[in-house]
Amino acid sequence: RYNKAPNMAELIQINSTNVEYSEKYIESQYSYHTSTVSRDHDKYTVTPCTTRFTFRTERAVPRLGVMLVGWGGNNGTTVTAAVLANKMGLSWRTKTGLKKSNYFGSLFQASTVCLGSGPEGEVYAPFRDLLPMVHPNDIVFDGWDISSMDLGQAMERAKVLDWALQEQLRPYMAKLKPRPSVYIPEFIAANQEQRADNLIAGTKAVQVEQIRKDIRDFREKSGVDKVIVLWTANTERFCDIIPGVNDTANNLLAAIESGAEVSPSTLFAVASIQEGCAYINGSPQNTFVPGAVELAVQKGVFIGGDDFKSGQTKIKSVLVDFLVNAGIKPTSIVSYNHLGNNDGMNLSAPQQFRSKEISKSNVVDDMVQSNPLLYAPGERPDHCVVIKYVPYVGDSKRAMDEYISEIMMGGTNTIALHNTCEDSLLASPIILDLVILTELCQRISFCTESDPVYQSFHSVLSLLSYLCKAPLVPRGAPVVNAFFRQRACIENVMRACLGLPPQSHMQLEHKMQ
Ligand code: NAI
Ligand code: DG6
Repeated sequence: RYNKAPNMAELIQINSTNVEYSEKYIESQYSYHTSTVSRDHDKYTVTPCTTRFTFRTERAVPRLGVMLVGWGGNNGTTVTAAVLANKMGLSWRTKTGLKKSNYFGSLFQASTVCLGSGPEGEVYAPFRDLLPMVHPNDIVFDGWDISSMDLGQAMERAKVLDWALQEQLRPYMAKLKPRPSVYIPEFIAANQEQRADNLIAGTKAVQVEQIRKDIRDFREKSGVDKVIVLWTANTERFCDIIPGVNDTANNLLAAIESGAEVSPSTLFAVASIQEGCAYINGSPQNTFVPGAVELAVQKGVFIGGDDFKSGQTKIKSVLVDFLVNAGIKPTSIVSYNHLGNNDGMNLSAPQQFRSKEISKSNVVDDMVQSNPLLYAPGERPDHCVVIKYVPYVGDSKRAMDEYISEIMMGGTNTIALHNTCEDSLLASPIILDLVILTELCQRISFCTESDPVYQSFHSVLSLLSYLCKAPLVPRGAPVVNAFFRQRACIENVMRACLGLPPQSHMQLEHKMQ
């Protein structure tokens, strides 16, 4: 009775001597063009460079299992319910008419890429068809929660989906029960305590061992080929980076053995990495302490994060990019929002709010720093982030933003925005894109003329930046927050895997006599 996802592996075929399709791989030859720049005061010398890459993408799409930490929360229940509803092709009536399941908000499932032009003009194809990717309908979910509620009840507690849809989904959702989890009270708000009735007992070492067993148990019982673990549990407070405790992989493992301070999200990261499973952090806290990053690099496992970029911050990464690149100088950005879900209640505690404030605040840095014509060294716009908990509005977050910018000759330009929508319905498609992109990256490898040994992307998977408020990047790599640069990066890397040049938008063919 399920709508099995169509096999979309090869809907786009490349007709080029640069691309070869073998039984196992799509192999492309790709010239990567960059420039090195030297600068002498106001003079720049730019030297173009070209590196020849070979990209290999495994064609076989595995059966993907996703384990969510915080499965019984608003995001966890909503994404699980949405996938089930899509799989079953459910529709439901509301006072405004018949609604049908869809994946709106997903980069891969609901947006398109331009492939070039044909007899009738530009041809757009679904992003998901560029390379063989997992379809969300085929994802198998499992997970952990400190709350024992089954997903049927938890979906009702979340108050996100229409009742008529919940009624259809409940028999399926009620069969899904979160596994017990790690609860260390000082990391999340005290107001979460009453939820915590589903816990893994024992020392930190025992807890990590149990999480590892859970991952293996899920893999065996579900028959999935691969597991990715994603944190969508409560925002934790930041933890201190302490030499000897979490600064190296060995110290972090020793800290887990000795019972020193390690956050639950880092315990999950360590367990996942040790099981060879990619781990994604959808919340703002510093799960990826240096020891966790080093462990991931040592084991060659992908990690990514931090904090889903779903609403207000997504707009910010578009608007500030637009303003600064239009030569307009944002000088004050004030972002206020209130929400009434459990996330909002947790964030009403100062330390958890602080984690979110940090992650929401750094998003304009790269754009500001890119324009010394507008900003003196070290100068930044005033940037204030306020979050308030207002139970009545539930998951329907209200975000208000004011951007004040300096325009020509002493003028000012004020833009005020108001945005209302269900937070979890913005986050759910992002969760799907995160795991689908991570899985795809696990099947891509590449080499260069000078280094012919195939390698995969760096363990810190910065390609996920588009989906994250505070992108995690390899040490020394630039952090890109600008929305369209992030999107272009994903599209152009995928085009490279098909031997296609980056999307240049030059359209020279339409600019000739
Ligand atoms: P929620 O509060 O509804 O769900 C979190 C779930 O995590 C709860 O069911 C809770 O019982 C569980 N939990 C807490 N500690 C746990 C632990 N140690 N192990 C297992 N489960 C644990 O929150 P929601 O709305 O689902 O958001 C989840 C996270 O995603 C939050 O950190 C939020 O800040 C973050 N986020 C949400 C966005 C959105 O648009 N909804 C966007 C960006 C980030
Ligand atoms: C209040 O801001 C709650 C948060 O969890 C946000 O809703 C979430 O981080 C989304 O933030 P943004 O800035 O992408 O809308």
